[in-house]
Amino acid sequence: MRFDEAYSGNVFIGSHKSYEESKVVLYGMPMDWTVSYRPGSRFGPTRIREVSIGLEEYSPYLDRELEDVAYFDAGDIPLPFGNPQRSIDMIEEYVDDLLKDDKFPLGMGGEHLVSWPVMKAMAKKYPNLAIIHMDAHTDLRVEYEGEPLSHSTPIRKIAEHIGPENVYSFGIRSGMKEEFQWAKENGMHISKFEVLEPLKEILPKLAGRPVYVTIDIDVLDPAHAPGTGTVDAGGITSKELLASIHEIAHSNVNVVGGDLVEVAPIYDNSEQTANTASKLIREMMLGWVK
Ligand SMILES: [Mn+2]
Repeated sequence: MRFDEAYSGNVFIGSHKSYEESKVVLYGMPMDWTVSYRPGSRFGPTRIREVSIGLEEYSPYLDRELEDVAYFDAGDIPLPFGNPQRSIDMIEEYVDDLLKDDKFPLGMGGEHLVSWPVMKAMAKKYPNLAIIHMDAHTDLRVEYEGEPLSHSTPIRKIAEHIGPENVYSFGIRSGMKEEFQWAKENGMHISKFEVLEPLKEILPKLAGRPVYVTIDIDVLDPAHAPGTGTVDAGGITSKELLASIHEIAHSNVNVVGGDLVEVAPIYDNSEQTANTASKLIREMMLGWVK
């Protein structure tokens, strides 16, 4: 896989450095072939980049600017439409290559299933990996309508892969009774409804450990992020999500990668979801990469 090919689309604001000089590689995974409800997240990465032009490069929260982080927007992985297995294999190989080059992978979805091959690749490089997962949904299903490759299954897959005790979910307010039961019986942490306060309790327990953070934009209330496939009322505010990203930034965990998924621009009438997502990406990058 080559990362230095000329990419002709828009890039995220402030991406001026080459692949070689960069620590962070921002990349898109434009896949929405397995969603259970409304499709459209394949267009998320492109729109997040386009609206990022409206951002400041400086973060008053972190007193850092994008120029302080060596990063490269590599564009989107050219995933094959309608073929989840091949898409997953391509994503895993792509992230394997990034990690071989000692990069910090920062991914943009796409549906949440794209996080499964990323987390799998991360676990190969970091055997002691823990996952922080923010979402409205448990994503702990074994299958959906008989299909194990579904955007409702990635957290179950990584939990079975690295051990449920290494996976921490926050903001969860939707899922089957069986999913919550499975988590409870298998020692997996789920914080229902809230993110910031429970995160403050968990982070000290993860001190020093490599952590991958996967954020589904639908952890936000639909009032803050209507532009997503599976909206669910009762979510957190964008202010709380930003504070949670900063809480992780100021903790002693070793963040080794992250992603933001499920932004679907066609439901995003005033574009607040894409605009919010681009700010979240900026703060993830400025906060988590030292
Ligand atoms: Mn979700």
